[in-house]
Amino acid sequence: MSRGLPVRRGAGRTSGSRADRSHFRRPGGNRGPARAPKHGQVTATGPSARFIKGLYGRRVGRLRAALLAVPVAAAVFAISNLPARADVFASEEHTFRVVTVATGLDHPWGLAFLPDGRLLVTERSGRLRTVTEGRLDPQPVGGVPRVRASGQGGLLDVALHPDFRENGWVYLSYAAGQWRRAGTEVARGRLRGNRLEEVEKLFRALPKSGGGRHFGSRLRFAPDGHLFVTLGDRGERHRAQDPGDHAGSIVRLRDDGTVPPDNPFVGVDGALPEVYTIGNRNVQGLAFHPQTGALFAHEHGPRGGDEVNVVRAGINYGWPVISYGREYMTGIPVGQGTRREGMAQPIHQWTPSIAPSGLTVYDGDRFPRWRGNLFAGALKLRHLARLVLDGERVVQEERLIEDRYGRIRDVRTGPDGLIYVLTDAPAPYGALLRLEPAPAG
Ligand SMILES: [Ca+2]
Repeated sequence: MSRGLPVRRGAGRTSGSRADRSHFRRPGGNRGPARAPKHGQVTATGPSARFIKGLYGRRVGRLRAALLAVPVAAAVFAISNLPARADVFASEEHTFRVVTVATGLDHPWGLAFLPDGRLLVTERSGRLRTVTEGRLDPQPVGGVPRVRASGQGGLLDVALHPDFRENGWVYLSYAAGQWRRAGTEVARGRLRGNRLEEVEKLFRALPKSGGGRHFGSRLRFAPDGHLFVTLGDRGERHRAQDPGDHAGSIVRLRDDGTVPPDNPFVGVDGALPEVYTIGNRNVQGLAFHPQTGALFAHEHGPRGGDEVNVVRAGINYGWPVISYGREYMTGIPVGQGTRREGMAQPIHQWTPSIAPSGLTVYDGDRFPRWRGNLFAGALKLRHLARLVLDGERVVQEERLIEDRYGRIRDVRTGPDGLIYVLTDAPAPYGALLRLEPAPAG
């Protein structure tokens, strides 16, 4: 696996005003939130600390500034996360601009491209939205199952059946259940007009449990029509090593939710037949390579040790026995080292954690030198990671749009060959962005 790979930061701006930065230095001026800057290059902590120093003068120390920044950060977050209309960025391989397709979303989580040109976007709070030619339909899609929107749970991913044109099936993953009895579920319904009909539940991650952490969950259809569903360990790490527990695994289903007979744990005593891999902490990115068919996943580490893995049947990815991460409180390494016989090594790891979410293997024709690259969103470190592959090795990494648009929740290759990104922000600031080629300037 690649470690210590130099990360290149190629997201320099080539155009766009910097004047808005002064907004944060002169908070006492006439500018209110109504005249918020258009750019989103400001992080919640850095600029709010500057904001506070502007408010209270130089005598405010770093610590006090940081403490004071907490409440102010929320207010600054609200305005600083407004994305740019069209910022242009230079990068190693392509110059591109970022266009805001739609705003007004509430923690958007996943998206799918309908054949009629509309987009479906999930909001974690439980609504499924449509975006038509850049306009967010105020009326959510009806018929969506009731979700448990709490902590990291809620309405998560959306995927279309490979034969969607014929059957209209839309698949959703979401957290469901009651207090102390919640878990990830998958349902599908046929999209008719602005409503899901014939909704049926296909999968429930068992056993259900309390807490609002680590639900996964991405949905991807394999080229052969099987549905892969990523899950999380629900914050109970030992569950990831138990093939008799769905938590901490990736599962593989047929399109109707039944178990494929060639799943690796079918017929194994004490194992659940849906399970395809074990030892996964919390997988929020999954993508097939369009040329090789390889399945890539990334997962959140604890403190450090976010991983990219190649997904294969019956493999144990090691969590929590082996990890490159550390305990949040003590900083002690998690588990029993980083390698063990019978447990797979990641092909790439991020320490410190970037908190990855969303994954695509770019295969469009608008950015020819990005073809075959992995793109992952970063929540915590707020960028789009571009990973260059040599077969199943990561040989180069570049950070794009770093600290410019806030937390990145999802990234997809559109049918138009452009790259679509969702930002993780509360309404009305959650945004759908699009990367488009721009002439180098
Ligand atoms: Ca691992």
